[in-house]
Amino acid sequence: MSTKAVCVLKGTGEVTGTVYFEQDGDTLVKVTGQITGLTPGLHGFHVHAFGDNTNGCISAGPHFNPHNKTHGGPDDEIRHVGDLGNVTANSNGIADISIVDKLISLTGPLSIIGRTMVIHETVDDLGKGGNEESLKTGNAGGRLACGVIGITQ
Ligand SMILES: [Cu+2]
Ligand SMILES: [Zn+2]
Repeated sequence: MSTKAVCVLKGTGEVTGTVYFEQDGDTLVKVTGQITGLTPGLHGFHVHAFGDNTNGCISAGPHFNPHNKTHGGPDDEIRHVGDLGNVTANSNGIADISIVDKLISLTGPLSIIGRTMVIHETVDDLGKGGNEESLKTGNAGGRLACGVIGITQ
């Protein structure tokens, strides 16, 4: 059986997007979609812990981290479950997303349903920035847009 989820990203500026998630059984999660209104280049892209946008994207809390690890990149052994790395915006400010992740899930204890997807102002250094903040947030800067991940058909 396949589980599908969707997230509509919105913020206070012009950045918007739609992200789709799909998982067949216990296998990898496919993440696709598009974000527009970005500055060209890399932008940190994470699942944050809470599905709470009451005070904007800041209410989503820190990166989803049920294993209490430090921040990393999606291919690292040591990472937050929510660490999906960066997406790349082209010269028109459009990022086409195509990620396959081995850690996030749409079911069970690592489920990201009801949590928040955030797109950041700047590049995520994937925990290699050499300072304390790098091991928490990847120094990805402000939260441009976000949305709660919900089940879809
Ligand atoms: Cu983030
Ligand atoms: Zn992280």
